[in-house]
Amino acid sequence: MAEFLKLLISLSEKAANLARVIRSEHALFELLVEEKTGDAKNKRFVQDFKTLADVLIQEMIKHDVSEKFPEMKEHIYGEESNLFTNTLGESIAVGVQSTQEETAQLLGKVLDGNTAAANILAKVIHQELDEVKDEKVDKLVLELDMENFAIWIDPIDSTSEYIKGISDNVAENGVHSCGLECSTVLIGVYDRNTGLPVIGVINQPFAQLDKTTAKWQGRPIWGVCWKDIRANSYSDGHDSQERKSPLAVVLSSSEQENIKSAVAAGGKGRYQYASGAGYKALCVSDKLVDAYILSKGTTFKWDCCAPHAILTSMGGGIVDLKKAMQCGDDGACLNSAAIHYDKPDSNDYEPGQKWANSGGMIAYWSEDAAKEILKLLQTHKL
Ligand code: 2IP
Ligand code: CA
Repeated sequence: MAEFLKLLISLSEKAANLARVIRSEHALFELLVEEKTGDAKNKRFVQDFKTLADVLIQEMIKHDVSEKFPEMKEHIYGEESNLFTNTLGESIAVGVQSTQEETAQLLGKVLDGNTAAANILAKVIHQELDEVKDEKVDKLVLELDMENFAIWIDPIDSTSEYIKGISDNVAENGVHSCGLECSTVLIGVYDRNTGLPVIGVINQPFAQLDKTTAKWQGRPIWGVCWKDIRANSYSDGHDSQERKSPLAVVLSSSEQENIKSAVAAGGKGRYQYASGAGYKALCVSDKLVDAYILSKGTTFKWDCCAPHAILTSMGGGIVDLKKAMQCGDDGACLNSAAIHYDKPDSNDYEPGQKWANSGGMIAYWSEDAAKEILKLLQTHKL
């Protein structure tokens, strides 16, 4: 069943390519740039173009996975609904059609007759999947219970950085605080019986700008934590890499002051900011930092499922911060605080918050870092 993992990696590459094409093809880029949020929305159709790009990636993954694994068809979820309303008031369900021409035709209706844009998008969506060349994947023997699995997709995380489109080429400790580097494609598979992650694929479409060709190079990262299998795309040395001191943490720029002061108190730790929930979790699995702490419920299941699987594959994880704080300062019940993906955190949620990680989170690659953070936060009575 390594072919399921290969399929997800190939799909992440196709999604990353679509994200790059939308920025590089003028016929599309002009729609994207016009598509700010709020009143600046393009009058040609009601929802913004970025959402269309997200939905296309979501529908492409849904289509390609369902074709090969029909048992997954009803269990592929994403951030966006695929219903669009164009200015003629027609409500159109966006999806991959059986031929490129039919997909282009459908997109033409959503894009209000902009056939140039529709044709470019349809061409990318119907491209053959690239063969994954990764001997670590080839060596994997995965007996997966596909009929019990479901998928969370965040087609392009860090919407704001994606639309802004700058490159933050001055990384601090390897971490980009902003820029296209913070955009990620997130595909997370979880077991519907346990609610826990099984496979995670993150693709960083704008990982590296090749200065000579001025073209962006992407980067796929994957992880598997299924039964007794723990594997990921990192080099063997990476998994055995030890922690450095002091404690290093990445935060959202909107994080609360008391979290920052607790981390930095007494010089015991340092923190830096970065955009993108998916990207911050990726900085943790890259071991650029020890952890990503978030005190607010501003991320969703689709932001965390993929990095959670990758972190679990290296002995780490993602826990609900509020629950973990009840674990006492030895973090004894860390595992029971793990974020789950099969049901909402509670049944009374605000509109649009059904799948929020309402209790905040700590993403970590080593348990002792997570326990050190809990101790810090508890001594500061947070
Ligand atoms: C966002 C995105 C933002 C993040 C927010 C996520 O997802 O990852 O960057 O805020 O929590 O929900 P922050 O950058 O402060 O961490 P999306 O871009 O898909 O809406
Ligand atoms: Ca997101």
